[in-house]
Amino acid sequence: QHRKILNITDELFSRYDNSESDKRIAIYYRNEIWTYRRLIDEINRVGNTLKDLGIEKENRILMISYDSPYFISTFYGAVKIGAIPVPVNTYLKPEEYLFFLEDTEAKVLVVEPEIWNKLSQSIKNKTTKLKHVIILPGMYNMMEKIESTQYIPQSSYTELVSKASVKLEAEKTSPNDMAFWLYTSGTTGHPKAALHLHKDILVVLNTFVKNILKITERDRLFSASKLFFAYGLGNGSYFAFGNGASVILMPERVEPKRVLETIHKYKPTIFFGVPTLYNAMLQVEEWKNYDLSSLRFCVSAGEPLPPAIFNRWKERYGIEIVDGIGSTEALHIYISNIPGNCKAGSSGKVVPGYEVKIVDENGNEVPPKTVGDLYVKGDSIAMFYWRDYEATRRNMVGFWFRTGDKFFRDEDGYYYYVGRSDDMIKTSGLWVSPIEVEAVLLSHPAILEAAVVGLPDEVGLIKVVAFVTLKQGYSPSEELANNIKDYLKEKLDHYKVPKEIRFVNEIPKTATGKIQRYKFRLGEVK
Ligand code: 3SK
Repeated sequence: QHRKILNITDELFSRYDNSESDKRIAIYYRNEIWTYRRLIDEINRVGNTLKDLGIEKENRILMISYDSPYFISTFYGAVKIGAIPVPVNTYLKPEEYLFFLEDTEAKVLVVEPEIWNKLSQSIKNKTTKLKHVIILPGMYNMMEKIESTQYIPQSSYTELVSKASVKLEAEKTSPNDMAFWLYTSGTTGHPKAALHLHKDILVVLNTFVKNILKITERDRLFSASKLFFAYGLGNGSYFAFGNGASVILMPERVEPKRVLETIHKYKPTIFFGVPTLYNAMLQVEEWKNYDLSSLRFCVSAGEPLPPAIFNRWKERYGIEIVDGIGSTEALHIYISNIPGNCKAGSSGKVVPGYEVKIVDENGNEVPPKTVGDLYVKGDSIAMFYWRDYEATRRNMVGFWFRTGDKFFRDEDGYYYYVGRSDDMIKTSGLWVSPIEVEAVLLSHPAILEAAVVGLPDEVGLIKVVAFVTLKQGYSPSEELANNIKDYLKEKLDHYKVPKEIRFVNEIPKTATGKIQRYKFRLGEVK
């Protein structure tokens, strides 16, 4: 019996490795245009460079990289030789990177120069398995001064990679060989690496991308969510490369005006964001200066999209935001709306190729309109969490993945998110979904962002409390708090109306835009 061979880089790139590859555009990056030819050559050079450094199959490569062609070449160069790229959040503190170095036992670190300058001292006396550090060209093409370290060999990406050959045969990996890891921070902090296989990308291409997005080679994709996040990795790389399309990469921090400028300048056909970003983009006063007419539609995930944001966006731009829900463990989206047929407030229907079920506390499926725990089944679900036996046993139940999200579905098969299982509030014996209350808060004219949690009152009973930030031109006052409460009373059942409205400067979120409600429960934000 022959062993099946699949290296996902062959699936993505070999069909474009031909005489046309000089003309087909893969990446728009600042003022550079990268053709498929240039990208494939760069991927091969990185693969050869890693091999020359002694990297073998399944060795981990920790990547701390902004969105750039070098992220793409490092990621797919490593995958091509059977090594395991592990991209992580670029906005962390040095100590947090130490955790990733220890947990992955990475042999090579590929890092942005400015991040390395902060990290190199912290690593100095620590035991890691690092053999080499590769410093990326950086946002300003090596304008940063690099601190040199004696204790570990370090090289510039540009010098090292430019010497390598552009000829590289892909490692003959199996569909079920590990391809890459992605850390999931969840909403409660502790990061766990979900192990993804070569076939997982192919599954997402054949399900969500083929059935919902229907990407063609004429598409140009722009994701504000970064490549280190499962959502951004698909949106900003393999969705396009699997279809001969192109991506726009923005290395800078996500700011609403910068995002509008990028859409105006590069004219994407599909834009990917998260609800808080759409909300912030809607607050930009000079929005009329930006032309968004190149967009076929927009996509949202990470948190449910409040109907108020969907409606305001549609009114302003005449285009839909296609809301869906996915997870790092499932690699991408498994419940989604359909472009042209979106239902505001719903996460949509099950993406063909996946199965979902909603169960009660005894594991029995619940009827429509009943809230329960959402499980999903599909071939892109991660094999397990690295070194987290208990979380693996708890969440990966046979072929099913326990998402940790509470959902209900209606009779027409539309799914509705009500909150993370650990964010649900029980007050006076009744369950309250923070998502439902937040959606109403967001429709109030003064409120910019909102987070709703359950906190104990003076006798220890749980009460609903809303934390809100205000739009420009509004300031906190008792009168405004009362006005907000009156507004909520008209729209919600009485037990769902927050007993208290607290004004804060910021709503804490994960790097991927999910509200960290636990920080309010722990009193970290008051
Ligand atoms: O959170 C989500 O909805 C999501 C979507 C796609 C890929 C990854 C994630 C976490």
